[in-house]
Amino acid sequence: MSATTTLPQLHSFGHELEMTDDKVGLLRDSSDAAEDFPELRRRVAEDGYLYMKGYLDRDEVLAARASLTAGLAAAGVLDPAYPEIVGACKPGSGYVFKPELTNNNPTVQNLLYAGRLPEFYRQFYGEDIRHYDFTWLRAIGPGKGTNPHCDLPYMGRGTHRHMTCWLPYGDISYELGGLMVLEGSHQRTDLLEHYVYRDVDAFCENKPKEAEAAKAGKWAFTGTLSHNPPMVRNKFGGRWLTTEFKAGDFMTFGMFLVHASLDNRTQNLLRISSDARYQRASDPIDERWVGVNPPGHSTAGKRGRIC
Ligand SMILES: O=C(O)CCC(=O)C(=O)O
Ligand SMILES: [Fe+2]
Repeated sequence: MSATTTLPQLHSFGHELEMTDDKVGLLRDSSDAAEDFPELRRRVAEDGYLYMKGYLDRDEVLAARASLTAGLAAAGVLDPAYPEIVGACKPGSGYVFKPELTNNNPTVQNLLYAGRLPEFYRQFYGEDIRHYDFTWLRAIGPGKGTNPHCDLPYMGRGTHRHMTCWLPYGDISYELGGLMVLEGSHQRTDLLEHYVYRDVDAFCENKPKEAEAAKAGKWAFTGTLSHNPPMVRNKFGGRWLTTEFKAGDFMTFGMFLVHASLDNRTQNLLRISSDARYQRASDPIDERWVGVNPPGHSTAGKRGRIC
């Protein structure tokens, strides 16, 4: 059976995806090769990503979910008419970005940085690893998901060989909307070279308007590749690949793979996920994401140069 006969109409960033077999499809599950790291490395080179279905302990992931929904409740994001664990939001909650929920949160910290995941990366890289101290935590309410981008513009001041780990805290239906990746896009350096090496926190010191904006913490370049997922696909070729994720799954991919997410088309449910980064310990690291209170994209993270 073709993928499109099993897939409902999908939406991303307010656009309907074109649902023909050459434009949309399912992620390849690499859990069959979970112990075979040479094969996993080969698949990352070829596919640009690994989708590791059921690799993590589901109960541990759901315990982490409970800690996050408790944090979201305390932050006033949840609708008190529902049990916290449901993750039902108050109307109009939109795209909630709450990295602080992962700080001082041992269930999330242990899941991401102490158990099977760091061991996975250690074996994948074949040497000691380190991770960013900063964890991106997203609780996405009904509405648009994330627009198409590569991660490098946000984290390219150290190595370019690090990887993102995207992890859902709960099951994610097509309606709730998980991650999608653009097949083969990591190999389209011809189309990416003028986009992917730009740093979102760099600015031209000698352009007064840019310098002023940067010093006020604003972005001259947001890192977005496009606001139109079907159009990006038509330009790059390949298919938008996604799936219905389950608690216990994770996705990993490199800095050059174009990705986005499906829109959240539920009435009131939050899609909760995190993205974390892992790299070889011996590689240089982007200082914006290191330390107890990393500078990130704040004014402290801006870097001026003469253009
Ligand atoms: O969760 C999302 O919507 C976006 C995730 C993402 O961009 C990432 O993991 O790098
Ligand atoms: Fe990303």
